[in-house]
Amino acid sequence: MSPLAHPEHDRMANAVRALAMDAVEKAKSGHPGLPMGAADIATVLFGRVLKFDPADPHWFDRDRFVLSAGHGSMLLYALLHLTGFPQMTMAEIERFRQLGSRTPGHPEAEMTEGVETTTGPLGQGIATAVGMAIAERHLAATFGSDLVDHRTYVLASDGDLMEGISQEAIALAGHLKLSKLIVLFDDNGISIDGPLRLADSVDQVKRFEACGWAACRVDGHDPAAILAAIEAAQQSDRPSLIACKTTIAFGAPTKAGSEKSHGAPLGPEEIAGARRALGWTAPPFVIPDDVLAAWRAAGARSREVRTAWQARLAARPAEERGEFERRAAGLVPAERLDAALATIKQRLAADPKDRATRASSEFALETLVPTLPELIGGSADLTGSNNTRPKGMPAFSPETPAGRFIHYGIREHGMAAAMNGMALHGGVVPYSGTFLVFSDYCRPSIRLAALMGRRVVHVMTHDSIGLGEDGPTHQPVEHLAALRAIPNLMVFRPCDAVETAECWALALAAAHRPSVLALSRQNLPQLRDATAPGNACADGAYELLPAEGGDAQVSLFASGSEVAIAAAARRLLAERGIAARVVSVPCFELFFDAPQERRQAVLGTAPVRVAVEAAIRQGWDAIVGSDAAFVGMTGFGASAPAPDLYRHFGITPERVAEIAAERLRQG
Ligand SMILES: Cc1ncc(C[n+]2csc(CCOP(=O)(O)OP(=O)(O)O)c2C)c(N)n1
Repeated sequence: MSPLAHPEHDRMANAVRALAMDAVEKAKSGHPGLPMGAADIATVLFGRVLKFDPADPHWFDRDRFVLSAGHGSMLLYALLHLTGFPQMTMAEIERFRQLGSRTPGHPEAEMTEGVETTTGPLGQGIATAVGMAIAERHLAATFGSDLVDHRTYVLASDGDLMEGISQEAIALAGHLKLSKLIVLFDDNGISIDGPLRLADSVDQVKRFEACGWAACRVDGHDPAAILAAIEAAQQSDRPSLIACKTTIAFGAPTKAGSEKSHGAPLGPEEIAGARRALGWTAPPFVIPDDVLAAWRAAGARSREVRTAWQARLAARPAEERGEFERRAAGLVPAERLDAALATIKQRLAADPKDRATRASSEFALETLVPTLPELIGGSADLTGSNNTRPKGMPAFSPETPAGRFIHYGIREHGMAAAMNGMALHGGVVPYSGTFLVFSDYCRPSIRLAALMGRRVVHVMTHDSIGLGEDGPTHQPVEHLAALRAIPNLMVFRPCDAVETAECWALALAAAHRPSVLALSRQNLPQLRDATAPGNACADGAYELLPAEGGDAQVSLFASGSEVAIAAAARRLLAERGIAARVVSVPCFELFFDAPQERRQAVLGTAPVRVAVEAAIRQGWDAIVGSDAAFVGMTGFGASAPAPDLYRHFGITPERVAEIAAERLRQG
């Protein structure tokens, strides 16, 4: 590869700059500084290096490009337009940041072909890219490098590298020796408040080196130097950082190098000055033919590589090819899931006993992991507590990339973002574990998974005061409510081993939704008959135990570990001659999605409703109504054995029965 002669490079890069400043100007909002400053880096990458084909944006073996600094979205949109992605017309560029356009303020993966992940919250992109690189490495080891052999490139800004999540990501990538991960750092020394020295004095090259990366510095406006650095990075046995010294808003006469260009339109005068300085004479939204031709040629560079790849795939034996294509498409066949669920239930029927739902989850995984080779498990250093590693599941490491269990270390946020990257990459379905209370440490990434509609499964154990002696720092109280507040996220809280298996099946079947499985540390009785077919959890809630001896006077609603408490309360009420039914509510979101008649039937007509959950009430009113009674938590937990805590906080069958009876008396 030889560097382009500068004049052609400059005109190509200036096309990016012009589109960025003109689109931001027209939208009257946006971020021109980064696209103008990073245009040279992007032109080398997209013009000379990146393996992609706009004619097939989803080609599996394409290089992935992550614009971690999502505020610089116009950089990406300009590149997609110039290289010829069919969706990214000039009309879309002109509709930057407008309702319904493919050019939203920050790149959104589900919105725009060529956008590999949604970015905007700084640090997420680089951490997501680590997951993409893990998926690539694993799939290359699984299917062979003639089918899977691509790199992951990231453009990261000062803000990305200041965010804490970047440290988790960098350390993990260095440890795993993800040599096909290359981060181009837009080292412009400017953030919103002004020069970086106001808030930061990290030597990023030293920092990355300390994490096991290859790292170097280049002039980010010298295309030959950028290309040489990328080529060197491609040869490295470690992930690489290329710190590219750039000037924000390169070309703008008074705002270049200043925070004034970061996040506001430059204004007509400044734009006119930039056009003069850059020698760009074309009017807004017009790309001269020669420049467009050069860009389109760049976009077509990898076409033959892609057709050769397709031929290699076609030459594979039918079964291998079918499996590769199934996994690449993210198809988890319903028959396979149904069969796995039936197997798990048979095993449970043969071995019914009290189990913590975290152990029930492991029990389910013992069948699911061999059945679904795309499952990649993990834990943030709580493997033995989360029960996410069934026996015999080999670890993923630089030496054993075909391994399927990732030791993420104590890096919950990095883990959750990496899981997003794996799901976005495709070919794998990630699940992993931590304590439910630390969902807070994962939350920004879980939110993005929900926004992007990606199947990631978070096993979150130790889901209430039931964890006992570790005390209130470890006892989630508001976390279920907080997670249920995230749109499109399914929060499962199964009550026993059968429900746990059913919830796993539902989580894996949902190709476009992330899930959290909130699981108990403490043992729970098996309440369900394991021989019953179907999936009772599919509607999110169902009548587990009917009223006996007449119409129900009381409906008891509960989730997870409190379902057994509700069941015991039902017996106590029966002793008092009060007919009560128990409704298990393993998943609010699926219940809200269920048809109206089914929801009505589940809610029933009993005059008294009581909900029981060892957490705050928030959210329950939408199911049981604000007039219902609630038995749960109103503040933080405490450090003590779990049975003592349940008694202390009054979450007992006796209290539930008493409250229900009292309500009934009051009429
Ligand atoms: C997690 C997060 N915090 C804050 C912001 C708001 N924000 C957007 S860009 C930015 C910093 C800009 O500095 P830099 O990353 O160097 O980008 P540049 O100025 O070079 O465009 C901030 C604080 C954000 N997008 N994400």
